[in-house]
Amino acid sequence: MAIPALLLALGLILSMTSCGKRTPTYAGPPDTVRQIVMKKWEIDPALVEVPQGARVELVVTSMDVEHGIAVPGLGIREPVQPEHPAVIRLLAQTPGVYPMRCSVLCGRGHDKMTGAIVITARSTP
Ligand SMILES: [Cu+2]
Repeated sequence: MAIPALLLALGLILSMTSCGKRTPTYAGPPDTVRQIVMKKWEIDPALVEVPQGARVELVVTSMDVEHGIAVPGLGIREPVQPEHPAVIRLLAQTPGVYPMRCSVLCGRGHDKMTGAIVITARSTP
């Protein structure tokens, strides 16, 4: 029975790609703007640290070919074209380390294009 297996596989793929997470966003101006540069084969800076509660704007640019920024834990997935930065609004809510990576197969070193967004906990008075 190949069809049930196919449907199962399709459902699995759909649930992985549209995992239902949305980027928590905000209105008004950001508290902090972070520049992220994608190039063969790195994300610079690889670690982007933001404080919990901050209204963050990520401005992601590409220095060479088309890349994409994906932070699955924060519901972020945007294409990043040369000459066309991705501007992403993020409300930093839950402290943690959220892995980020390139989401466009851009060549040999694609798998090296990794990093993380780190939301640091607000210190309680
Ligand atoms: Cu890539």
